[in-house]
Amino acid sequence: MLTVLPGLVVQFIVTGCTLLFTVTAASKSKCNGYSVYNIKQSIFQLEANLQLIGEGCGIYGPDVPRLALSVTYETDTRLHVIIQDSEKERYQVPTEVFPRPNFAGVDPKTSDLVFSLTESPFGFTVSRSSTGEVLFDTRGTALIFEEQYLRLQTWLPSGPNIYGLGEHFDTFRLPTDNYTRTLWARDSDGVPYGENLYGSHPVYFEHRMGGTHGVLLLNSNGMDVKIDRVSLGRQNLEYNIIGGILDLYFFAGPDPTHVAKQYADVVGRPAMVPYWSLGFHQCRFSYRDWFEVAEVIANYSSAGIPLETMWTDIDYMEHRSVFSLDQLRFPIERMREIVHNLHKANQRYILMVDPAIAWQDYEAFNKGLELDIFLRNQDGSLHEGVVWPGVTVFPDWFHVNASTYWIDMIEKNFNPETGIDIDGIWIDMNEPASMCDFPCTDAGKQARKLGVPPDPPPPRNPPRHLPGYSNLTDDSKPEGTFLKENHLLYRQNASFVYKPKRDAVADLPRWNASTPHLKGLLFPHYRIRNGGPTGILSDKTVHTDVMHMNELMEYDVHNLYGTMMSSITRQAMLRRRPDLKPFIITRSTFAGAGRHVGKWLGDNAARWDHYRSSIAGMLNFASIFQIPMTGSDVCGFKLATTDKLCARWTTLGAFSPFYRNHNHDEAPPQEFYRWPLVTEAAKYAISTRYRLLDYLYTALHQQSLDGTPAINPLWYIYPRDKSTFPIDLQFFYGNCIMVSPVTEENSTKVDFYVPDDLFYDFETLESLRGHGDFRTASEVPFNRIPLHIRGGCIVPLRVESANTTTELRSKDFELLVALGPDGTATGQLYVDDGVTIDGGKKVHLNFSYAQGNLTSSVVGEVDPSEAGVHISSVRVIGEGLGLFHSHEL
Ligand code: MIG
Repeated sequence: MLTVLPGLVVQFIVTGCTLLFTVTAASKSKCNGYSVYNIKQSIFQLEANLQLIGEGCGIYGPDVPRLALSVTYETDTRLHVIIQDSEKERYQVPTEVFPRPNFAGVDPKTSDLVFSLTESPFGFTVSRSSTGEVLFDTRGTALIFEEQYLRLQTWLPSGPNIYGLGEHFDTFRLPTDNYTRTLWARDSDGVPYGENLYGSHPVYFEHRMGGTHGVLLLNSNGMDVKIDRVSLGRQNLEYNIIGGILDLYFFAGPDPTHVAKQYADVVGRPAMVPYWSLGFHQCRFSYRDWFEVAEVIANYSSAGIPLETMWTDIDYMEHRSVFSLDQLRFPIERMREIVHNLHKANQRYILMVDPAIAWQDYEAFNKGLELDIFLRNQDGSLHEGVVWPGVTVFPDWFHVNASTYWIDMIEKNFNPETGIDIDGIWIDMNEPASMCDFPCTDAGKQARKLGVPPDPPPPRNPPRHLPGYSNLTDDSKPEGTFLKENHLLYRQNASFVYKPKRDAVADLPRWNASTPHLKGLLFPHYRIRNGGPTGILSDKTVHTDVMHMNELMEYDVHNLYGTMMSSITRQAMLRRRPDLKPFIITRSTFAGAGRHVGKWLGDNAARWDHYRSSIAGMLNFASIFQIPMTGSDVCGFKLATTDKLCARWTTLGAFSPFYRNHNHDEAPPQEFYRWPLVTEAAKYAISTRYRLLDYLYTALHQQSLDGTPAINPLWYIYPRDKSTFPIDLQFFYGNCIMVSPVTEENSTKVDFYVPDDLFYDFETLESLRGHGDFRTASEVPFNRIPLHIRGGCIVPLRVESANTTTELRSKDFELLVALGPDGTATGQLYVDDGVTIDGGKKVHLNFSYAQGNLTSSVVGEVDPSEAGVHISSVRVIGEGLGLFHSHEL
């Protein structure tokens, strides 16, 4: 057992002073941590109790006097450490949201990780057994475990390479000097740098020359993770958490791909997406009527730019109430006509749904009330927010009837017979977001002040006939299960918000002298660095003193809201089309959300720095958080884009798994066909993407099986090359194609890093021998993006692109064999039917090339040709040889 060095103790006291300068000296010195007693060991587990030393420190409230420690060697590469109250009554992430992994347990002697304990004061280390290197080290710092504040810190090597701890929009490798990562789901408009954003992923990967490891803190409470060089320049990482328990998983790696897989074993592997969802998507907030939607689809077609999926934002709803339809601007017949025409052309349609339900006399509200699934205040009244339709209420996903309600609403509204037959669904505002400023005592007043619902635009007189649409002047009668007649039109006067009489208590402040117990939930003493004008936890969201079913407090489960909505929405989509892979894109996520949904990166802007940061954003979700179906709003959501920025983003976005152009209602439209330059960029980018679509599908399939990332930062492929560690303006698409976009505003030049390896230019096939140095690509046109194939890869490509992914699937393949420095290459191709849950007829091919011979082995039940795989040509490229061998099969 290790003892604490006196030097470290001194250091802690100094640290304590700088971090807690508002606390009196007397209470500081009482933070002596815990001592260990009653240690019990079994084959793969250690259990012990911790006893508070002295009276405790009481920095942010009373200390928990006795704790329980358990350490489990779950697998050879995974160690699980739990520190909780000895009664085990405190909140922890519910297993229904985050199922814990099964394990058999292993003998610590065979484990790659070693846990060692310091008894008094309690501290521990986790080391790598093969090298003895200490990976996590809490020694010499007092554990603080109070009712509403937990603090645990680890020492780190100086200048550590730390990644993760999202959601954030900062550099992929995190800053390590006076840096705070706050986790608290928030509608973070404009994705500000340095702030907490929509989702919470309390995991980090740390990379060292001796290996990579990962640490997941399974805790859903608000927290600040501080990474800093504290006194004497010593580097640390410190968790400051306002509730829950310390539930830590350590992943041994030792290489980054292994850490990713080990993390996936715990949070779950990502859901496989349908093949078509990898096609190009067009969206915009403020398509004003069905005609504009139909027109955009037609414009794409006449511009000759492949459009796979059309989207419609909240505009289709009647006064923006979820589960309603604006019968004037988006009449049901016209919507069905759009869907029908899209489907006929092998295209798809997606609509948005928000969680907040309008406080209106309509089915979505009445049904929810009947099933009593809306969140309520402690006084029994409905908990109100303000969202697009005005005053709203919020489903409690923990309620026993919530999934029935939601599945029902989705089934009805998106049923081909009674509603709109969507192919995928987009869920937004699920942090959950509200526009109501805390304390939101009069939601109606705030709604009126904000002018929600806004006045709708007048419907347009269709200016031209669209092929495939029926008589445009026909005034058809609304039908379907949408809003009742008297709600079919927008109110002319937006200052009136319909609000039926409530039976519950009138507007009460949420807490007052008679409800002191609620105050701590609203204003915990430790204030995490929540963004926004006030930093108040409950500002513009459901209040933290609201109770969910099972007596779970919003204070604890806030960060899970988006993920619960995701899993229930997935169930709903499965109910509609039981055999088909659902396609769902969400905004808010918690660890493990990838099992249910994909995620777009939120409300960025048409700015060059946001274009650049979109790469780090994608890398976070794809290579760390296990949500590979991800991408940014291409060309930028807010602000007016330019043809040059949009063209660059169009080519970059083609190399993110989720590829969608989306923009804001106040920004000018930015469909790809609006500028000649962007049209050119889109044609090139989509055709390149489509030729590689099965390569991407294969990579995503692999990730869905075992967590191997489908998108990789350079250091995942070259973990011993220090120069790669900070790089986040280049990445690997799959693990074979290095993407090196031009990143400077209006420039045609990029200096890109080339690792010590052999590469080939994707277009010219010329070889490029890297020496771990930067090269310059000059004169890169705005409609092109530098791509290099890594030597040693066999890349399957469709011989040509197509207008839709359906058509693409009928094309032959060619194999591009890019030899590595040793003259060999390997690759894979996975093909299935692209839509059904189990993939139908599927085949997995492994290719390898050595000494002039290409071999392939087939894993799968069917012959490759039965699964639609026809390889009609092979091209072999080698160093200095260029294309030296090509033949038709
Ligand atoms: O308060 O539905 O991030 O993509 O266009 C804004 C309208 C609500 C936020 C989403 C954005 C979407 C917008 N939504």
